[in-house]
Amino acid sequence: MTAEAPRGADAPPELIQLLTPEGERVEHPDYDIELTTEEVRSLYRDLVLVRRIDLEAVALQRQGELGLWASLLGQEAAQIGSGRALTDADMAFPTYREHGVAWCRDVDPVKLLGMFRGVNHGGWDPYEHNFHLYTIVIGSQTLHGVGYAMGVQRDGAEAATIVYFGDGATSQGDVNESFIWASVFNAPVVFFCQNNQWAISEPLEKQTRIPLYKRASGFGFPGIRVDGNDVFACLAVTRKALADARNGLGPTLIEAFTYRMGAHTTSDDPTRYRVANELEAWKLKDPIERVKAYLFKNQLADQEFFEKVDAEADALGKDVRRRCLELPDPEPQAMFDHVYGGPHALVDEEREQYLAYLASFENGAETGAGR
Ligand SMILES: Cc1ncc(C[n+]2csc(CCOP(=O)(O)OP(=O)(O)O)c2C)c(N)n1
Ligand SMILES: [Mg+2]
Repeated sequence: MTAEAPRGADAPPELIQLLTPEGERVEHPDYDIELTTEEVRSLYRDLVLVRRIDLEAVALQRQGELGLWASLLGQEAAQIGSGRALTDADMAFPTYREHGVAWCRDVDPVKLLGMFRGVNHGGWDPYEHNFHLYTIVIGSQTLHGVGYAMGVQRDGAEAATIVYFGDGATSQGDVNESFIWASVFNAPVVFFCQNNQWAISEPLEKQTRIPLYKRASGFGFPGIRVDGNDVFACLAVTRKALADARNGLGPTLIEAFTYRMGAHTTSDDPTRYRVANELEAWKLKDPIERVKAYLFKNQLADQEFFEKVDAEADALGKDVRRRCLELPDPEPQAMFDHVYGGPHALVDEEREQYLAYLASFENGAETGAGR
């Protein structure tokens, strides 16, 4: 810390880590976890498969098949670790980047792609997967999640809710209000903040003068910082926070310290605002490489296993691509369907105008009705 550092910001924040970037296991008195070889292999497979889905989606967007895509590159461990900590009864509220959590909730990746292709409005039933629809309005899902958790609490059910959001979202009023409600009502909710260091082009320094996890204490609940590129640590820390929520101990803020290795979305060019060596430094902390190194070093998996996972990833990529391209285009007027819960005069008028405009092309004369 420099002499200009804000008061109180000089203590180095503790980062829960169970697996180093080199693939060495680290013990932790509070957050240790016993994983079988099968479980570690399975986590590795999840990480590789979701990265492959993401890569395919970026390629599809570049080829004009998706309108947009928000890549999860670099955040696989944060999402798989926390996602695999959930039980079936738990409920998750994602942002627009939680493709890894969607994978853990058994949401077909093609349904995610359908939304970014503009052919569905989310495409999955939130109750079927206990995975809410993607939320683009930054931070608003934290209020939805806390409200849901308070409902679960009033039902007397033993389930936890997890809400995902980013470092930039912590500056939103909604997020801070949701912290207050969760705290005051002791809601069974886990706030899972993926601090990927950037909010589009805004660096973390523009959001906070103290480590984000420390904000929780001001609201009256525990905050913890975990190595977001360590899938073991993310799993262990989230499991504990979810158990606390289910056991009536109230909310926890988890700050998963990670890095957005790709662009904010496919519409963004990060070379305009960040230096290349920052990315190079984070590549050394890659969430997949460290699990691979751990499996390899400890002879828990051989070359054949890694090749099999890669082949499965390639097959999955191809399958996702094929089914994405086969998604039927909706009828143009379908965009007016769910604007309101019931009929609405203005929407009806706009639909009529639009249909007349489309019909004008068939008649060979432009009526101008759509202008
Ligand atoms: C209320 C609101 N304001 C602004 C935006 C535009 N916007 C989209 S993503 C984003 C940055 C979010 O950053 P962060 O919370 O760190 O999440 P990340 O994208 O890094 O995962 C902004 C400002 C929005 N979608 N909603
Ligand atoms: Mg961010």
